Amino acid sequence: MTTRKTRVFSGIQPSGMLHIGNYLGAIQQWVAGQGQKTNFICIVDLHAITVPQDPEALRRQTRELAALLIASGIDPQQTTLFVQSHVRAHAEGCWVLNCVTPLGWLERMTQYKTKAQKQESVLTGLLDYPVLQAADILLYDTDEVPVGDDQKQHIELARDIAGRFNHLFGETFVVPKPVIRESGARIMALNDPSAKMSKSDFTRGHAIRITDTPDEIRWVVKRAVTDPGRDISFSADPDRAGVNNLLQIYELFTGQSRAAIEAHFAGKGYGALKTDVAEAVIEGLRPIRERFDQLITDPAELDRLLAIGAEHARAVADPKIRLMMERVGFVLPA
Ligand code: ATP
Ligand code: LTN
Repeated sequence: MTTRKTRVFSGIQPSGMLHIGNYLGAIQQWVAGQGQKTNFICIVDLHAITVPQDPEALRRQTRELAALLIASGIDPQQTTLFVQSHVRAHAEGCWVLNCVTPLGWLERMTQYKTKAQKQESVLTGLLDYPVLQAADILLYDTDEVPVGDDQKQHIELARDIAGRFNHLFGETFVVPKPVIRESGARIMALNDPSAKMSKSDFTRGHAIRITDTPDEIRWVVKRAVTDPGRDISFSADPDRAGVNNLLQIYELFTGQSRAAIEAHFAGKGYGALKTDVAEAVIEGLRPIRERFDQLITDPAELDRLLAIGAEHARAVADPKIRLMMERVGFVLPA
């Protein structure tokens, strides 16, 4: 029996410059899994327009994201890297899945509730967001979906939708599993360790963007909120979330063990912690920034790579959307 390589699919929105939470929570995992598994990484522009976007900014951010992903180690030879709107099956699959998804399942989604609160007028697409995400995942017979902790509920929903479709129309989809790493799954805001670091929060001091200059990184880390204690150790105590967050960032950028890190900081103060964290981040991001600066100067080359990615993606997604259409009773185009 030939065993199929594990299929991995993940998506990321071109909604602004990436921060170290995206890098540590998601991208690092995607890079690590390349080669042994069949990887699909999708730049989800259809998802981005579920909240208002400036058209020119969206186009620029889509290419910037492609450049940043490649600069971070996503190798277009090993990973199918593509733009969601280039593969029609995503929108079509979303429509078909909409028609097996009860509204109540969507109204329960916490990301929808949080994002809806921030909008003056909530668009239909925002409620439908997780169904489009389910289409993304299910079109590729995905086994594993590596994401940050905030996406867990959406992957559970994709599992439920797959199960329901399979039940109604016969075995059609692989039921996917979320893969969430233990450390880095939830990098917190530096100015507020009780909130997730987020692309769409532009307050200075909230996040470290992958393209920030060394001076900016030092500025942000120096002002990071810690706590009144003195102890520098990993901890799940919410009152010590600030220090724990800095330690996790240090851990993931240096690759050192937690014991070695705690020994390194024993007897030192928060000032020393912040200096070392800032330098570890600067060094970790330096090669990424340098490659990004090069790649972004050649948009035609980026577009060429994305066109190849889209072609590979279509080769998998197109037969699947045909199968879905056949299963629900459409007459397939001859
Ligand atoms: P937005 O603020 O626009 O919703 P975001 O920062 O949440 O954006 P996404 O594009 O939604 O970023 O997420 C890309 C990937 O990064 C997802 O896998 C998500 O789980 C992960 N991710 C996002 N924020 C964090 C974080 N603070 N810590 C760890 N992983 C994160
Ligand atoms: N909703 C995700 C992005 C996303 C995604 C996907 C992740 C869209 N489609 C499919 C995994 C699999 C987010 O906001 N991070």
